[in-house]
Amino acid sequence: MTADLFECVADIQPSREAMAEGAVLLRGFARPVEADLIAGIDEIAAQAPFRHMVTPGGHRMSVAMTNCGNAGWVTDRSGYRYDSVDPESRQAWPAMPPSFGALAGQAADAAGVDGFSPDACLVNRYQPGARMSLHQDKDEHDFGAPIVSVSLGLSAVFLFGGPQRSDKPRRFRLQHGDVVVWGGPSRLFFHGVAPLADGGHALLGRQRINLTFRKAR
Ligand code: MD3
Ligand code: FE
Repeated sequence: MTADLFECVADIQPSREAMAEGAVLLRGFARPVEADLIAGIDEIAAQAPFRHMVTPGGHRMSVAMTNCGNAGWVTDRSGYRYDSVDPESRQAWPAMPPSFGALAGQAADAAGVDGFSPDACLVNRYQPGARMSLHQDKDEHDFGAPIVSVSLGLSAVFLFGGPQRSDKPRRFRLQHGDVVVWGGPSRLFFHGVAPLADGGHALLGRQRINLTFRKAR
């Protein structure tokens, strides 16, 4: 009886886990809006298709990317940057769907960050085998603003290092609906994603989609 009551109370507590100083994991936070997010991703990809960009060093990324919002992250032989237009179409990136901005703001609030208003959303698509090597996100102007990430579809092993490239990464499994708010010192920590294992997800099939909301400018 008492145990049941405690279980009920635990069920209505939003799950909030600290992964590092300033990094807050909200497990399943996006699940109530998963259908809106997937519909939004389909609309974005219809206007600005997923593509494999090339790094300044000439490597084709295994992750396919697109963007929405006022600024989009791009890479080519000339470097990494935020651009207000899609270099493939020379059109503005699709607008950020209202449900995307609302979710990012609510997640930041839940993590104790006030007034987060992203102007950029990078959409990453991982198919089996795709990976992201260890890197820092340093192309934004204000490192005081957090990055909010949303994982959808197949789960992935996220590699979370520290402020130095040589810091040994810890491994976290990020699952469908998980949201992480990366602020404070963790904002500049090295991170990456291990090669995606094959599988099938009920809503997204053989892929993982990750949204990262950023204040680029
Ligand atoms: C920690 N994306 O797009 S999301 C990226 O799963 C990126 O697609 C990964 O790294 C992905 O740049 C990881 C989690 C994430 C995003 C940004 C961070 C973790 C972060 C910025 C600073 C520290
Ligand atoms: Fe990153």
